[in-house]
Amino acid sequence: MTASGEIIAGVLAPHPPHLIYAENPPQNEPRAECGWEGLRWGYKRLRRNLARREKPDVIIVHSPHWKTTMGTHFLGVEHFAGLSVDPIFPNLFRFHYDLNIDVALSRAICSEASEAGLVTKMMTNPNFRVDYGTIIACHLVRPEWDIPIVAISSNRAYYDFSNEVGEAQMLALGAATARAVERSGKKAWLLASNSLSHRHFTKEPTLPEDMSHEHTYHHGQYLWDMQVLELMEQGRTQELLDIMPDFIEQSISECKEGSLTWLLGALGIPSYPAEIHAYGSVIGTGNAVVEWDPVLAGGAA
Ligand code: 2X7
Ligand code: FE2
Repeated sequence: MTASGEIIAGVLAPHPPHLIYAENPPQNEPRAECGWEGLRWGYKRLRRNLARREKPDVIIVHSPHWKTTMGTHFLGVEHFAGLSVDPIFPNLFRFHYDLNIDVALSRAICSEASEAGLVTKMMTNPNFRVDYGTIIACHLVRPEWDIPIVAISSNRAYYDFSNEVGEAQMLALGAATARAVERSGKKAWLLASNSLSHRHFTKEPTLPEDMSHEHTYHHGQYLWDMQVLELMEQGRTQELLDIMPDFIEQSISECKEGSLTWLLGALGIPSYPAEIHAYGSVIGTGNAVVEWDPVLAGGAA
């Protein structure tokens, strides 16, 4: 394969287990009547948009719920199957997964990142249980599960050092990801599997999908999310990165796990507009389905 790999789509693909619960896919045990339609319709629009373009060779996902203490890890086994149960919502998410990993590309990103000075490791335990942030983002973007994935962990840099250190590491990881994709000759979708504002309720309604209980947690959280989305929609990504440390602190954002900044780094800090497919609240957290099409930049990211 010649080295002309490209990122052909970048997606902010949040992973509330409620969305899988409400979709009722055959892999998930619990059954729902309805719920969170705004976000689920947004994912449907995204899937339609992506289906109009070429099919990628690989989906690369950075997940907040594969938490590694020392550095960034990459799944390094060809195939994983098992039952993933959400630790907080076992009533909503008991998902039988069966997925394939692009181990060659995982290794290539791992080495690029390591050469850039980041601490990295391949995860080679065949009995490892894949986290729900990886599974849910991949399922909502590509429910067919017919494309191999690369799964990347979130590390502790934001917590052990500072938001600024975490951000610098994720931008470097994103750039390393883009270099490895380019050298691989493969076409890739990149998914940042995180919510935006992340204050959430501490009590669940008796019927989880009773939408009369669902609402934004706090107006200040909502204002933060709207500011972030406006910057994405206007292609003002550097400004978004400039305010990211404050956004993380003041909205308790799940961006503290680094997924979104990794994506923006991989896309080369895009100055073209993102498309917002949906925004909605899940147990009070702010979630948006957002797509970056690098063709709008006039070529590959
Ligand atoms: O992990 C999550 C999340 N990020 C947002 C909402 C609800 C549950 O789980
Ligand atoms: Fe989460």
